[in-house]
Amino acid sequence: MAAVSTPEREAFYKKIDGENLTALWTVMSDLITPEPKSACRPHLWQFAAIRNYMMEAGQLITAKEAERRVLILENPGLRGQSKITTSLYAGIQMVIPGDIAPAHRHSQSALRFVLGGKGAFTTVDGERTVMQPGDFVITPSMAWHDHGNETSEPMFWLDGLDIPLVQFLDASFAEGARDDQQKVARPAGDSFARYGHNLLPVGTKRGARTSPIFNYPYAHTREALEQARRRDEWDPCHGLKLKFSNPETGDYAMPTIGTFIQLLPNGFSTARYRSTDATVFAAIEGRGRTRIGEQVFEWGPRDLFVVPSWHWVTHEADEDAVLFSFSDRPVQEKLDLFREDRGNA
Ligand code: 1HN
Repeated sequence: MAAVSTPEREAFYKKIDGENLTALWTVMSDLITPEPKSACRPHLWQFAAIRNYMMEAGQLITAKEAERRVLILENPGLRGQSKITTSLYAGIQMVIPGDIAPAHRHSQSALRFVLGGKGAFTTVDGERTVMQPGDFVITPSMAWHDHGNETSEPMFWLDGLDIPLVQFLDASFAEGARDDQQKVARPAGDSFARYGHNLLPVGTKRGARTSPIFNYPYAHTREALEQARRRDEWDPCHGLKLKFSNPETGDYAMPTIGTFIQLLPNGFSTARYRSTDATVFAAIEGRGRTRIGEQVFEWGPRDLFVVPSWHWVTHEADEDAVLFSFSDRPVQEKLDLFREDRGNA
């Protein structure tokens, strides 16, 4: 309910405005909404179109000059802000044979979800990992990272970063390295060998909130989904949905971004669901459609779409489909702000 405007009131508002004061009763209903009211809008990007633009960008600029050759996925309701949701950033990055994306580090945490190509690498804090489609790779806050591609084909991945969240908190630090490529200090597969087998070293405590595993390979992820499929325990709202977890804490793999993998078998149709965490999806296998509010989006492999906070969503698969997704759910849960509504399911 907005307060009625009178000439006396307007004169008063104008007078206090000069003193950097505002009357709460003129803005209160915009501040405290009965339900989430976001400028973020539902949207889908077809990978085929982005891929063509990326190839064009490959002719325009090197990864070295660009630092990162990325096309940002900007939410249509948040243009000009480099945001896919109110709290998160997403982009599509291309690393072509011979590229060097130089080493740097920053407060923002990053995830990569590999969409295409095979065998390009990223080096994170001295360990190189070779990436394949479907791999989920983490760059923790303040970890040095550089990317390269010594294969003969371009590699594409989805980047997800907590940039808007860090911006909101005015907590950004960043620096470049002296050398474009950091020294490889540990053998490939070292972090997975140490932490990927449900066994943890005794007597050392890392104390980091980000998972020590920084590449969750798709072969393992897919196998976990296949094993779970045989148990035949389907969630009406999600099909089969798993969260990537930090083996040291059991919490999400990243402190600020929750990451998930989801199997929707051929013919599966989900019950409606809504939650306060606006969520970015990447299809990796299969085809289907997702209804968000009143809009329906058809997707196939490598397409990307975004579901804003508190919008009803249902998915339907026409083939066995696998969806990767990420959101700020870990942050909302820790602040006791997360809410979900499973309809009647
Ligand atoms: C970044 O460091 C990467 O390392 C990708 O690949 C996207 C967007 C903004 C700021 C830093 C990367 C980024 C980024």
